[in-house]
Amino acid sequence: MSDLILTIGDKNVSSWSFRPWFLMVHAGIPFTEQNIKLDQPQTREVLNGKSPSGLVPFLTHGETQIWDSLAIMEYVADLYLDKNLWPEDRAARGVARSISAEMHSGFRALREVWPMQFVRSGLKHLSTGGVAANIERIDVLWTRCRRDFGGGGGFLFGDFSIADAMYAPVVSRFMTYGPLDLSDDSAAYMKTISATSAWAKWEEGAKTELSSG
Ligand SMILES: N[C@@H](CCC(=O)N[C@@H](CS)C(=O)NCC(=O)O)C(=O)O
Repeated sequence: MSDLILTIGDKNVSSWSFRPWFLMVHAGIPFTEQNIKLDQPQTREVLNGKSPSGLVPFLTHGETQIWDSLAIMEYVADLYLDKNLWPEDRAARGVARSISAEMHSGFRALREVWPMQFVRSGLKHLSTGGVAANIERIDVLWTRCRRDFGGGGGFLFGDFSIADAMYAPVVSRFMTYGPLDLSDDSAAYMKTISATSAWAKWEEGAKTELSSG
């Protein structure tokens, strides 16, 4: 059993949980998964009793608890330096951190109007209220990263990095509420992310959770 425990919410809807889970599964970092069912009468009490922030995801490593998806991924990157979870090149790493921070603190309209519904597709949704501008910005970011830094592989910075985990829930939203008119680079990037075995594993887990009520 691994000494890392990642506690997450429902796979169909918990976009913040998806980020570190996707990172750790894709990078082959062993951990024990714990699940807390959201939106239940007892959820608030359970979260307040277990999570430092009262939210998921959080990571438990011995006596240490780390919360917030980006901080968890930074902690894991520190633990597993050999996995190069940020790009090795300094400029690429700086840009990867920039777009990750932009995702973490921004794109509010997209998050609110197009909530993650991992197993759903073909949902029609409004693209007013800032959503269209968010989509346009993400398309520009993905396209630029792929063109400027993506030469060595199919991910934003070539090799897989934390930036990809940050944007994996966006790929899911775009698949659920799309199709969208994105650049060829962005469309290919979405295919790369959604073709990973980690993606398929999360999807299978989401379906199982939904069917078991
Ligand atoms: N900034 C936090 C946000 C975490 C967050 O909002 N988590 C949601 C689930 S996706 C949550 O725990 N909600 C509590 C609830 O539904 O009661 C992070 O990056 O981890």
